[in-house]
Amino acid sequence: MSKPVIITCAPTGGIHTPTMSEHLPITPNEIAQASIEAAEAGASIIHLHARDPETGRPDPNPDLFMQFLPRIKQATGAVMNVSTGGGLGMTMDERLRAATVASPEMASLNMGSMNFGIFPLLENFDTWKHDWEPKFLGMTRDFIFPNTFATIEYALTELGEKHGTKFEFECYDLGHLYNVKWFVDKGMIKPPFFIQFVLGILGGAGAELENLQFLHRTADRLFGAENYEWSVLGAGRHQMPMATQSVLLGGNLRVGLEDSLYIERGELAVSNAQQVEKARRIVEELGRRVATPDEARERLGLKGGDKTAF
Ligand code: KMH
Ligand code: ZN
Repeated sequence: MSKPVIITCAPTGGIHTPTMSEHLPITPNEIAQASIEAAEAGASIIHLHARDPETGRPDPNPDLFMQFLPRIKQATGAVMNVSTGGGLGMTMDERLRAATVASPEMASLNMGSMNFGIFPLLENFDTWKHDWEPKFLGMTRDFIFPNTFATIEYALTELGEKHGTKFEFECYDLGHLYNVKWFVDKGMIKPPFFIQFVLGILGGAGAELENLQFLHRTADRLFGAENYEWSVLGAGRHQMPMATQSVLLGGNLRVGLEDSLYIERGELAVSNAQQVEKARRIVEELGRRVATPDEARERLGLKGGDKTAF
């Protein structure tokens, strides 16, 4: 019997911009509301970024995170996962700040430096709500998303060792799995750990079933299937197809407006919960069930919601 499916929802992220969808949560209030609804719909983990409430620009300020983290915690049992990917162009210090202040059960950790091209989104719009949006997207033509061994080690020590925070290891390509393996061999990553395969980002592996199967097989070989949990996020139009493939292969899934603004081809999602509900229907139609937050905690070896700083 396959295990229950851990659904992660990433409600806002740092890639999409306000012009692209009026449903993208921006203010702490909107992010809290969207997260609570997503948890009620079946998400056991909420992956969080913050934005400047005026402009919608990704913002690393811990004060913003502290406006929504306690509210979500109070209203749901969900696991809070604070992004250390932040927004493209932030320093590593900025990216780690909110998680260091909040001491969450989970934080994301991107497992390799890479091209991260979101400039093709420029072609979809002629006018923008804010000046920063086209500049932000355009700069990714000549941008490397830095995640060096030194910065990964720093996050593993500062957050992992000192705060007991566990990670969503975001792996966009084969080499990233070998980077995880290097830290496993050093004893700095210990089972059970959580791998998020990120497919369909320009700069990483494409969102194709063969890639997912190969990455999954490689991870099983490197780590041993019993030592880790895995999940998939497909970017943009690949979101639900990749989620479905993961359910079929026995894995977990991530949805949310961070990864795709759509619910169907050409139809914007009106909320994060709408995507979670759809994912849940897929899970249940395919004969599995959705994991509760406590089941996720147990399988991922998390420290517990009572041990955070919010
Ligand atoms: N936006 C996703 C492609 C992070 O927050 O650490 C990757 C992500 C990065 O979730
Ligand atoms: Zn993220």
